[in-house]
Amino acid sequence: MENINEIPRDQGIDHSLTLLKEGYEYILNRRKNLQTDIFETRILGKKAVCLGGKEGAQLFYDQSKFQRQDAFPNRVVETLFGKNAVQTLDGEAHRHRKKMFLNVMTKEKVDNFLDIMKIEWERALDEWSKKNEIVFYEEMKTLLCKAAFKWIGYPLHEDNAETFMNELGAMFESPAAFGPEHWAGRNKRNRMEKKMEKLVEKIRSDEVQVQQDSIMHQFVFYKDLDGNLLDAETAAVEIINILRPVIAISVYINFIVMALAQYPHERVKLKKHPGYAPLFIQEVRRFYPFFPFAVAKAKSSFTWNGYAIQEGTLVLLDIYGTNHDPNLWDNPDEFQPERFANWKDDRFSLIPQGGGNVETTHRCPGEQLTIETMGMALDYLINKMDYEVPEQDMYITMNTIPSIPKSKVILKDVKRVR
Ligand code: HEM
Ligand code: MYR
Repeated sequence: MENINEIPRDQGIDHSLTLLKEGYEYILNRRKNLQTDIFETRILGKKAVCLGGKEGAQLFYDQSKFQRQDAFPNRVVETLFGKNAVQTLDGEAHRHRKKMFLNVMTKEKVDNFLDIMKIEWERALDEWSKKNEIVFYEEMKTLLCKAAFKWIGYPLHEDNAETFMNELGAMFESPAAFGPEHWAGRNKRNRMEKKMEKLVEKIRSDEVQVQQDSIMHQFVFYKDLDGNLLDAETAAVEIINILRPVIAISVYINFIVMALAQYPHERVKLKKHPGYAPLFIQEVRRFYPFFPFAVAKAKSSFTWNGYAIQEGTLVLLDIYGTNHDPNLWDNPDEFQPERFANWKDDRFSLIPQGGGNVETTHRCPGEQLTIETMGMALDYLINKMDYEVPEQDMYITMNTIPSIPKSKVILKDVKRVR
């Protein structure tokens, strides 16, 4: 019989405050101190097991062992995901709903998004050239918001872009916030869901027409496993589930500007060798903190590497810490795109957008679109525009989730390179 070991424990009553204080580094700090890829803690009054590293990720994405139903804190559902979203489903219902997303992530549709983005970048560059300085993060969110609505086949009226951008942005800016900022996030989700729900109903009753082959049409008329249309609220939640994360790519585009400012020699390499850009993008996704951890719940009791995990235990997968795991990455805290030159993807070591098989696990369906959108942003920032980065507080702190720099990235004297 296998020996059962006690899971190492982060001593103390409740670690919600420490989690807030250490933010992205909370799990990795404990994994290093306790020298383990598994430890137990208490968060928000509940026992939770934290996992990290390649083997930890492999376990976490074993769909036979974990469920997402009832796993997420309410504050995350009420802001980031929405009720009955694909993130909260399990088993066959999950795989079926996941197809709705994967069906629209074809090469053709991703290329179409990039074509739309190019037009938006060109327009924005003209506007920015007329201004002394811009708040790049806000500009990028608006640009991505307009492109996202066009992409799904429901172009926004120019006057509405700002409001929609604000509501969708708050959904990923507010899940870990406290007080008024968090509550504003909930209100903004409610408002956006209501508008989207009405729109779904109008499209279904033909009061509003969208193209048959549009993403909007595919989502509005998608049938669940039982052959029924999704209820209008759930359809709205899932349409938001494709719009919101597109706007969240602005956070990664911030990181590109930050990396170029912090590591000026990278700019030289990018200019010289076009083949270097994909390595740079992967390193930005690995290096900078965005999604801190993924969450699931043990479906039944089992043992792993001699540790007993009880049914119903909340499990956190250390996303940031696995991307910075010294067993997987040499000098993990150094920004070195070259590490990706001969890198072999094993689906569980580089996990900024989740791990495992995208069709069967909860891994992000938007990874390719994210990477290509970042690639286009990098090309603009390196080859198509000149700009100054004035003195500003562009640092990110490890305990602000998500990590948006205080200054929101101010750029000065933006000009088109001819
Ligand atoms: C899931 C990160 C962009 C749509 C996820 C997960 C992460 C993630 C960590 C969950 C993994 C898990 O729970 O195990 C990100 C980051 C992005 C991004 C950092 C950068 C902005 C996108 C884009 C889209 C998208 C552009 C769609 C256009 C989704 C959806 C899920 C998901 C629908 C839920 C999948 C499921 O539950 O099966 N993403 N993502 N994401 N992402 Fe993304
Ligand atoms: C998306 O909008 O789906 C993509 C990026 C969201 C990043 C949000 C970062 C904050 C998450 C906090 C807690 C997550 C616990 C599951």
